[in-house]
Parts: sequence; structure tokens; C-alpha cells
Amino acid sequence: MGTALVYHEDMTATRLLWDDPECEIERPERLTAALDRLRQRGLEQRCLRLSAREASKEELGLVHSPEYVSLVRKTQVLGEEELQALSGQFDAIYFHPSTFHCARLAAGAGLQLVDAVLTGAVQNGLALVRPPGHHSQRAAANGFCVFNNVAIAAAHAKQKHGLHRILIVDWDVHHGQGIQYLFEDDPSVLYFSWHRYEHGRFWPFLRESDADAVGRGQGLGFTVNLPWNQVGMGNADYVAAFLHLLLPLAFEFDPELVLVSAGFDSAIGDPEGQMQATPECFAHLTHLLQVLAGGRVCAMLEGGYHLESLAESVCMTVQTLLGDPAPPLSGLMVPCQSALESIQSARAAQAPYWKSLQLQDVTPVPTSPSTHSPEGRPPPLLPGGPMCKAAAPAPAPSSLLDQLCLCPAPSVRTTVALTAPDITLVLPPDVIQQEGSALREETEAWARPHESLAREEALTALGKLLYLLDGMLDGQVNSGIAATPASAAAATLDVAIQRGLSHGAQRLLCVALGQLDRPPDLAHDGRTLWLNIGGKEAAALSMFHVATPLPVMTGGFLSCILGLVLPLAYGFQPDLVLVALGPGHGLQGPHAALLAAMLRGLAGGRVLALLEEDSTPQLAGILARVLRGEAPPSLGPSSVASPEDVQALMYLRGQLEPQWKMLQCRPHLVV
Ligand code: Q9C
Ligand code: ZN
Repeated sequence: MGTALVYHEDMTATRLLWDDPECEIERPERLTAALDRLRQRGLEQRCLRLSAREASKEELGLVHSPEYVSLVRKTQVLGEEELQALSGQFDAIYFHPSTFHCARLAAGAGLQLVDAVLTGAVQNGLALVRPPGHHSQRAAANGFCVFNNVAIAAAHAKQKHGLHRILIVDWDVHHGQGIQYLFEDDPSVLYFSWHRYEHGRFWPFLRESDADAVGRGQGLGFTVNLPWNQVGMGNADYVAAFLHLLLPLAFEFDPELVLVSAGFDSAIGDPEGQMQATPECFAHLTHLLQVLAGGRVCAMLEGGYHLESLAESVCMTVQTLLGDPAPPLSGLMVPCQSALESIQSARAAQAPYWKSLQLQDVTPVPTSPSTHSPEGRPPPLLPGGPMCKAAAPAPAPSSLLDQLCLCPAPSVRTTVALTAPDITLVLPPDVIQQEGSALREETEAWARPHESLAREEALTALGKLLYLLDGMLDGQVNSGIAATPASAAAATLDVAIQRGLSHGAQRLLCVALGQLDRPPDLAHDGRTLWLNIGGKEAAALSMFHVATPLPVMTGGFLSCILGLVLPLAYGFQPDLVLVALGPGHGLQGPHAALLAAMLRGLAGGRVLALLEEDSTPQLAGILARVLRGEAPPSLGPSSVASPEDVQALMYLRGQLEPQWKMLQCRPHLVV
């Protein structure tokens, strides 16, 4: 449905006119670097370009006092000395004669973006703006921010579009205290912020940035703070924060709109943040948010001061908004101890207000002396084992930074090939109905060991599946759907795994729903992670062979995906994903769509879905749409997980956490 890019060149006008080491990093080149890179990558051209308009006095008045707005208006006519004197009355602020115009354009850009998304003109978008907004308060400029762009957009979405639930995700490395203050008693706005905190020793040095600030009055539980107490947080830490804290609450909240305070000072190389997350991580964060609110995501630029890192991260965000699959994450996926402590204390602080966090073990942990600096991370899994060969060790920070220039955008446009002509459905526009089939002799050779593949229908389906799989492994097709007779599902899946492993896949994740057992002849070499959802009981037969019953309630299904499937998948870092809906899978369309949509974040989106031939056209259709990058439908208000669902998850976590560190959402107790 399209991605909007809202911008106006005038926003490059405001700049620092005097000497101030604190403010000099907020400069016009931030916008031009991001925009130039978007053009270079051909991403700008794929967006609906909107020229930013100025926000009106009334619109600014949604969150700011009239006195403050007129004060900022007056800066237009001040001389340099007066501007400097006024700037000194605020913390980390400079005014320029163009500041008022730029700040009104920045707020207006956010309003246009929200209007475009909520009227259905586009699915999502990014507003590239300066000055940023999230530190700005009702009557105060702060931290380079003049008007609170995201807060104004949220207030507007409530007032003009009648929305009742808006999620704000602030991934900037600073605490957006301005947004927090404006909505702290408002249960219709869920505000999530992670930020460099260092136990209160980092700017803006606020007690209320800590995890125990959870909102007030009616808004209790609708402010979620995740303070980072060390620098050097990386991809694993950010993804773990989303899986174990933000997303459980976000699904339970069921937002109608997601606003992102998209600051990229949380990316590697940034002088303010001192964090380690690579630009690809922002593709994953964006992708993880796109499963919410029917994909209505509006991102607005906040901070980001390392031009290279900023430009690359902006590209990753826009590329993902456009529906391209996220590039795989680099580095070992092991969250650090300090991150786990922070995530755990935020979960504990929020648990009283969120069903999705209750029942699980969220007792507060004593803060242990920090044992893991970013350099001193835990050793890799299974020293000498298959994981070591498979996953490259995390490169040193400097070489990670060098790689910024070397990560190409995915070149393959997402396509889905269907192999079952009898599944007649309305295909999304760019989804290809595959005609091709593997050579007959070759298909027969693969089928020979399997009795259930002897029948003609099974052979025909297998031939098409093999052809599709080869297209994916060659990089001609990104993702696909194949159908097979129910009686041949297990054997077909077995062949698909063998073929994938022998034709280029290094690590293959297989998510098997329903009654599908792990193929007995599958090698135990750590190259296949087998995950069965729909087993009789929870069992971890090895770290690469996991079974769990199909959760009965939506809440249980969500915690299974967020608390088990995705942590295992992100830890494993597959380059091919097979998801098979086997006999008795019992999955409803929206649940299947959500699973497929989220698995698309792995393996560069190389996901092959295997269906039974008698699946409904609706199921095939919904999977085709999410695999090409459309948002899955919202699940609506989710029921809680049943005690059995919770128990299965807790049991498996206990078994697997020592090997799969992405499962952890609490640090090891230091006794
Ligand atoms: N070295 C935004 O990113 N200075 N504002 C902190 C600590 C103020 C950041 C000094 C940083 C403001 C939107
Ligand atoms: Zn910032």
C-alpha cells in the first residue's frame, strides 16, 4: 500500500551560530546525509514523497502552552546575542532565526505522515525532520528539541482521527522525558523508551528515567522505561528487549497506530550513545513493529549524530517499511548481563499492570556487580561445536564500523511462488504462480526412500517444491508457498530439509506445526534446528530438537512465538526457514500469518511455507500476502495464556536457556 517519506529542504536551515561543544553535533548535514543515501540506494524513489507543511498554532497547542509557542515565534526576529542568551535558559538548546519555521515544519511533517497513514493513502512512512522533538515539554525546549513532533502527532491522532490506543516506541538512545511527561497519566498512549542511563549518571540525569517510573493515575503501566546501565549494547540486547519486554506489552495493548521516535544515536559509532547495534538492527526493530496495528507505523527522526551510521540506519528503516526483508544480523546473538538486568527490572516493574508478564517468574533480582563489559562478553555456545563453525565470532567494534559501507540492500524483490494450481485464490499483484517443476528423474530419486511419496500427486507436488526451493537457494525467489498431499507432508518436509542443506543452506530452521516428527535420518550436526509446535508434551531432546504443545489461547500462542520461537530463531541465525503446517496443525489464519510474518525477519526473508493441499484458499492467500511483506491482521485483544501454556514455556526455557542465550530474560543470579 506504500510508504511515505515526508521532508522539506527548509529544515536544513537551522544551525548553531556560536561555539557550543554540546550542541554542535545537531547539524544540517544530518538530514542531507540521510536523504542522499536514500537516493543513492533508490529507496527515496520508491516512496511517496510528501513535502512537509508547517503545523498550525492550534496543532502546536495540542501539547504546548500558548506562551511557549509565542516565545519560540519571537526568536525569528532576534539577533545572535539575544538568541544565545535565550538558548542559555534551556538545557542543551540553540535557537536560530529559522528555528521556528523549521520546528513548525518538523511537527507538520509528523501530522502529514499520520494523516496519510490513517486515511489509508499509505501503509507507513518516515518523516525526516529537524529539529528533533522527544525532549521538548509543554513549556520548554530541551536537548535540541523545540516542539514535540511525536507527541503532537499522537495528540492529533486521538483528536482528529478518534484513536484510542497509540503505541510510541522511542528507540533514540536518550530518554524522551518530554513524551513521558505529556502522557504519563494517559492510558490511551503507551510510551516505551530505552535509553543510556548508567544508573542516572547520563544526560538528562533524571530519576524518572528509571524502570520504576511506570506512569501515574489512570496511566499506571502505560509508561515503560528500559534504562541501559552500560554502554556497548548491541543487536542481541536490542532484539531481546523487544521480544521479552516491548512486544508482549504491545500485543496486549493492541495499538491502532505505532509512532516511532526514531533516533539513531542508539546505533554503532554514535558519539552520544556509545552503543554497538549495527544499522541492520533497525531493519529488525522496524520489522518487529510492523506486525502491530495492521502495519500502521509512522517513524519520525529524532537524534543520530554519526552521519554514516545515521544514513545507513535510516536506509534500513525505510527499506523495511517498503516491505523488503531484513538483512541478517551480524555478531553472536548473546545479550549481555547488564542488558538482562535492565530488561528484568523493567519486566518486574510492569508486571502488576500486564497479564502477559504475570504468571511468569518476574521477581526482582539483586543488582550484581557488572561482570560483562561489551569487550568481555560470554564465550560462544558449545566451544568447538557446530555453532562455532556456523556463527562467526563477533567482530571487534572498529571492524563492525568498517562494515557499514559493505552491507548491500537485498537485491531480490520479494516474490512468492505457489505450487498448487488447485489452490485458486486472488494472488497479490507481484506474487508469481510458479509453473516450473524439477526434472522427473531427479524428483523420483529424492522420493525413492519414502513410501508416502510414491503416489503421482505426491511426486508432482514434490517436483514443484524442489523447483521452488532451488529458486530460493539461487536467490531468484525470496520466499514461497508449496502444497503437498497431507499423507506426504512429513516425507516432503524431510526431502526439503535434505535438499536445502545439500544445496547451499548452512543453517536451516524448521518450524513444524501439528503432527510432524523430526525426520529420523536427520544428522545431529547442528545445522538444522527442529522446532515442533503441536507435540504431545514439551520436550527439549537436544538444543536442536525442541517440541512443545500448540498453545490453546491466543496469549499462549504469542508467548510461544515471542518467548520461544523467535529467541531460538534469532540465536540460531538460519539462512533458510521452513515452516510446515502439517496434519492437525489447528492454527487459525491470523495466527499462522503472524508466525510467518515474524519468521520472515530471519534468513533475509528466505521462508518456504509448506501447506497441505486441502488447506483453504484463505490460508494460502494470507500467507502469500505476509510473505511478500504485507502486515498480518491484528489478533485483537489477547486472552491470557493458559496455565499449561505457561508451564510448557517455562519448562523449555529452563532446559534451553544455558545453550540459547536469547531465551534469557533475567540475568544469572550471582551468589
Ligand atoms: N554527552 C537528541 O538526541 N547533550 N537529543 C548530552 C552528554 C544533550 C540529545 C550531553 C543531548 C541531547 C534528540
Ligand atoms: Zn537522542
